Amino acid sequence: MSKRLSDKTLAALPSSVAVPCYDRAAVTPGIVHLGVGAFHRAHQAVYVDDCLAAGEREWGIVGASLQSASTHDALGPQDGLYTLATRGGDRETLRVVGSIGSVLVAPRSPSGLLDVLGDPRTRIVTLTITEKAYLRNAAGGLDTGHAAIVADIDTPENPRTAHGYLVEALARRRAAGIAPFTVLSCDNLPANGATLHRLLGEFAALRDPELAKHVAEISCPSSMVDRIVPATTDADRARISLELGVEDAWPVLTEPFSQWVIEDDFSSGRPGWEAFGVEMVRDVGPFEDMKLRLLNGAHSAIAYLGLLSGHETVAKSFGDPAIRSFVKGQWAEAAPTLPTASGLDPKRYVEALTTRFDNTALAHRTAQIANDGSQKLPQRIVATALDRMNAGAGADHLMMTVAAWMRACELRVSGLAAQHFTDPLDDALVRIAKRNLPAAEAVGAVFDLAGFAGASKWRPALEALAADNLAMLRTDGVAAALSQLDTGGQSA
Ligand code: CS2
Repeated sequence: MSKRLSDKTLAALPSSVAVPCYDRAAVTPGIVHLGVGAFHRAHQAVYVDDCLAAGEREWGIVGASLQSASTHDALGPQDGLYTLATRGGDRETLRVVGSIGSVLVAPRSPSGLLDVLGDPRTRIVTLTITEKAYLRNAAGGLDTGHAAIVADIDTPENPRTAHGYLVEALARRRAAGIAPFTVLSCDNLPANGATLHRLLGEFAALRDPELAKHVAEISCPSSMVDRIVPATTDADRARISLELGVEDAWPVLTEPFSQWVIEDDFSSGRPGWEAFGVEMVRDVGPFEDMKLRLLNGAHSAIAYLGLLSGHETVAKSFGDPAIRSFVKGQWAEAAPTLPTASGLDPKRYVEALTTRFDNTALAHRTAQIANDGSQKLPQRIVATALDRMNAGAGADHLMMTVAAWMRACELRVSGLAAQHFTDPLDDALVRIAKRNLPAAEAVGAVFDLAGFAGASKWRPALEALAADNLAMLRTDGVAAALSQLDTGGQSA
């Protein structure tokens, strides 16, 4: 297929495919998004597309990749257009999204991205850069010794981290008398806005105390984002291109469900997102906790136990009765740790999750979710376990998920293919795995490395639970290990 999806070919698409019904040329850029991957394109860019279709003009998106050029190379020849395929049951609906006007590759032209960030029309900067790119130390502050942070302090005009770009752009805007943009984190971290604000403040303080004061005053609302977005496969590309009649080099796939909850604190305006289902709230905390602990925590359990059992997708892993029953047990441990005053309903939430995880139309790979466990488990699993211990309750299931992560890391060295998943701490994780330590020592070494449970008094107890579970996984395998867990909590 030689023709590409583009502004020129839009009119020729079949009528079953929804297309932007607004004049894209009249849209001006108002949002810069750092980390323009599949998640952003299946979530935030769609809400913005809705606003543009409703007549807003000032909120076009400039996407930026901080590392790879792949999104730019796919979307550049397509005028930023791509297809969103929503799959549920036996239905797939296609929609071409038009909100991304251009895509920049930061390492190719740091000054190009700094120029766009400094443009007075840029009033919001959003981020999906993944947990590891926040560059936090074990105490949650900025990892000031990280080579990229050191380099960005040394040469502010040539940044490589999100911190470097944002702070340099804020400094330039301040010098030019341009109001700061609002910074909106859309990553799966608790209090993601406050966390990023703190990190940016610490970064700015390394440069100049006055700049740090300025950064302290910008708006950094927290938000909770939710939509399941499996990585696109070549088969998806081929199927969707055939349906379109023109080639789309990088369509994105997702589920019917979508949720975005945002703290309404935007210093320089924002799109009217609430008209399209976005919940604008004062405090996003309870929504974030519920999502991280119930959805993402279960996802990690399904991913590691699934990988260990040879299940390639979430639907297959969750369809395994032993794993399904385990996940229910983990939910029963996590649900009581959630705030009760918020009006949210964990019971209904897990019912909806059950349907979402059972969606066989999405081949959401367990290996995809397994990436970066050291960065994900603290807020998905360990924080929940610490709350359980403080309440005098058990955390056996939660520590089984930690043990399953460790076992999957160990098996990458021998059994599982090394490329199954990766982690920023891989060098050290592989070294530990190669030492073939007894379970208790291996758990101690990994807790030290990843900073799990920090200086908490509960750390020895959690390590003991994880070590028992790891020993069972090592000797008996998943099915036997799960069958030995106390399932009493499931009815809780
Ligand atoms: C997943 C998330 O890969 C992962 O770690 O748990 O990306 C998950 O699919 C999203 O947070 C759903 O909103």
